[in-house]
Amino acid sequence: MDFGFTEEQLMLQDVARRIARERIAPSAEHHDRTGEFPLDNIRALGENGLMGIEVPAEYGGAGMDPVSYVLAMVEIAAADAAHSTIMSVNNSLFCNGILTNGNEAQKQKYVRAIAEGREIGAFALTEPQSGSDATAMRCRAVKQADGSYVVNGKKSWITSGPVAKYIVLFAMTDPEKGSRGITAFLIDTDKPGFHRGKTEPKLGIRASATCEIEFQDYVVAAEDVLGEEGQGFRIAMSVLDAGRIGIASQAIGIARAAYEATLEYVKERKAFGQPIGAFQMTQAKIADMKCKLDAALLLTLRAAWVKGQGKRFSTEAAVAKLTASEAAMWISHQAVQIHGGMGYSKEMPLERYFRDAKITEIYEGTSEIQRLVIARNETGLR
Ligand code: COS
Repeated sequence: MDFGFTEEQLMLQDVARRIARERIAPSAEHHDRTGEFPLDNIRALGENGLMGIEVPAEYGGAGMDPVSYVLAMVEIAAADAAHSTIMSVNNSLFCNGILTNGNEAQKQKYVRAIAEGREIGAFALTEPQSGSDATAMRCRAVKQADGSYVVNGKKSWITSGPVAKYIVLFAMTDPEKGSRGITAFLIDTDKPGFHRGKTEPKLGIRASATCEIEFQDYVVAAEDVLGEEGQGFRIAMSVLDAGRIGIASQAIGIARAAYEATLEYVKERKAFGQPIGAFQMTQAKIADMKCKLDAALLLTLRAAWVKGQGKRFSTEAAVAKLTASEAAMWISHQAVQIHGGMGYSKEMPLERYFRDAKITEIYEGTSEIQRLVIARNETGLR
């Protein structure tokens, strides 16, 4: 077993760290406060290969492995979680979904612009009345005589929805068949029949734009069906497996930022004549933070490694996301507590880490769904 990284992996981590420190961290407070979408920073990430890390160079990406993706995501998320949300959707949900299920023409047409950071991608599965229970979707795509489909329906909580050029959409093509009646489509948001609805005011990751979208008699050509008709649910679930490695990495980045800030603070802040880090109650918290952070990172790297071996990684991804998101929530909570009033103040980023961490327990499968996936896969019972 080798716990080291390759030279290429470390180089990509360095690139991500440099952009995170020089461009993203200085404006993180501004983006959180205003909710302004960081388009210039996203373009810069794309120009440096970070919007299509696992995308082969022939489609405009960096051609790196899933472990590199984890390392880069952690660096970006440590500077600002909202940037890493946009990055993870472009990488895992959009590019990865098309690379693993699309044909050559689809890869050329849809992946390149996103991987190079020229355009933004999105993934539309959730609806106002269906989140975890994805098969309960109502968005309908009806096949026409010429092989095209007409789509009608609403999707909600679409990350990057307000700015996306292309979207991977899941719609019901045969409601009688349940999960086997769902099909994936590639959507160009400039075409008629596509509408953007209300944007979501959010607790955290505020610079990641989120909105409802609606399709009214939107026509999808037969060549824009992703995979086969009826394979949409399987595509969505396997794409979410990859997405969960991204969200685990994001959680680790948030947790690391909260942990590092705390480590500094406990050495400087004095109470009762000594640094608060010398008190056993603080030391216990520091030790628990460190254990949770390391465990989350190792489990996430394991999931990425299994993915890189080309094996099924659903359980490993769920274990990583569950562990990392709960670690991020716990660590950012303790970081606020240790900082006391300063942790609660907007003068320091601790309260932002705390707010940002929460979403990692919710999107791309709640913690309850991760437990369900793990337990079903372990027991074979459902
Ligand atoms: N990879 C590939 N195929 C998968 C899969 C995966 N990870 N998970 C399920 N499938 C396949 C199954 O093999 C099954 O295929 P067959 O019909 O050929 O047998 C099919 O999908 C249905 O699977 P299952 O019966 O397990 O589906 P359920 O309706 O019971 O749903 C859960 C399973 C709840 C785990 C799933 O709906 C889920 O993960 N929901 C959360 C969705 C989510 O993350 N939403 C957030 C949206 S993005 S912010």
